[in-house]
Amino acid sequence: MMSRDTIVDTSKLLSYVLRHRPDSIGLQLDTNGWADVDALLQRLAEHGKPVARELLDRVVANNDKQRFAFDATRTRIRASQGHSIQVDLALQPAQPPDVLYHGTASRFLKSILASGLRAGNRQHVHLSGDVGTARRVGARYGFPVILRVDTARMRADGAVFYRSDNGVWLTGPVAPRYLRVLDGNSRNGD
Ligand code: HQG
Repeated sequence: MMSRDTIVDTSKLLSYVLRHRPDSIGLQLDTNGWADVDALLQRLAEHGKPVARELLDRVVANNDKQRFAFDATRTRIRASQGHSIQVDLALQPAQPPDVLYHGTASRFLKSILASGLRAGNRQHVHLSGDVGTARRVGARYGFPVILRVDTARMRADGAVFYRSDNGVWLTGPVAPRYLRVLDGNSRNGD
């Protein structure tokens, strides 16, 4: 039986391997972050974490955030965003809406307002298109606070944006002058 837990656990395992530590199971990703599906399943099994192809297909198809994608031939798989390892997702620059949102935890706010948003371990700063998504992202780390990001002004100043295959906006560091705490943490725009 494929319980929800099995799907979530498998999604977490794939995130770990495909975004951060392919080496933990002796897997090679190509420069664009793709892994051969057969090699992935074989290495997982060799490392005591067998995943059936059917389960993998389910996780890719049903993942709540479409975190993973097969290539057109369905012989390769990659994470659509969130990498800490160097990969070139080969995304084309895209024009974001004039405002995007970043959800964070209240305890990070002081530092963010002082030094801006940094990518940290990841390759990009991640921004959300709506407040509800940003709140869920921020709630992963504590009490969520939403920052409004003036992407129109960032673009005017030369910043480049990308949209991952699963709809997450990606960019470089965001200076404090482009950030504003959303008033009263209101639910407007949810
Ligand atoms: C914070 C999830 C202090 C930043 C999400 C965040 C996303 C600072 C944390 C994706 C800072 C980094 C990425 C500064 C940033 N001082 N704290 N100067 N600049 N931060 O997980 O954006 O579910 O690396 O606010 O949905 O939270 O995994 O980034 O709280 O799309 O698919 O440092 O991960 O996707 O945390 O999340 P993260 P994130 P998945």
